[in-house]
Amino acid sequence: MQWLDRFFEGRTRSLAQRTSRRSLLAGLGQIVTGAALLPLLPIDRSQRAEAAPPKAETDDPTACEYWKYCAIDGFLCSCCGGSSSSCPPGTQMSPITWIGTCHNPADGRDYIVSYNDCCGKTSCGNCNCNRNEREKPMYRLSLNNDVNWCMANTNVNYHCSTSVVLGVSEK
Ligand code: ABN
Repeated sequence: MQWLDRFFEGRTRSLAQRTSRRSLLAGLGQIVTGAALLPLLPIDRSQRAEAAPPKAETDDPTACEYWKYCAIDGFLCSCCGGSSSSCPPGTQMSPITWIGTCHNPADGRDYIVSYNDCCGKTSCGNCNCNRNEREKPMYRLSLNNDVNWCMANTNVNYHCSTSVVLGVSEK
């Protein structure tokens, strides 16, 4: 095995002659920093999201899968003392909102839905529901559901979200 020792000794010595301690440390530092930053790189998980099977629609307005909630983001008012389209007592409906379109599997039609928030009390905390069909990024504010629509109310505290049908979407 002496030849192996001699081989590695030779390689190590020649490397040491060609490399300064400072550049070796700099190289090691780059490797360590690169390895530490790897988990911070963005990862495309869209494939996984698309692969997840959609949960079955339901007639239950306290369930996130209810058809009218296809683009709601917040606590369902139907779990907070209100209904799917009305605010709980002691809260006020936001006059501004965002509008989406949901498909009703019961009659096969598309409906225009307004997602008004209910305001004036602290967050309800029940039945959090975040669905994003046809929602657009934040730079198109009126088509984004990740917004506190209580911002124009006297009391801007967000409590829960409703889903009010405005009409049928005609093709
Ligand atoms: N539209 C519901 C909501 C309220 C506050 C913050 C994000 C989303």
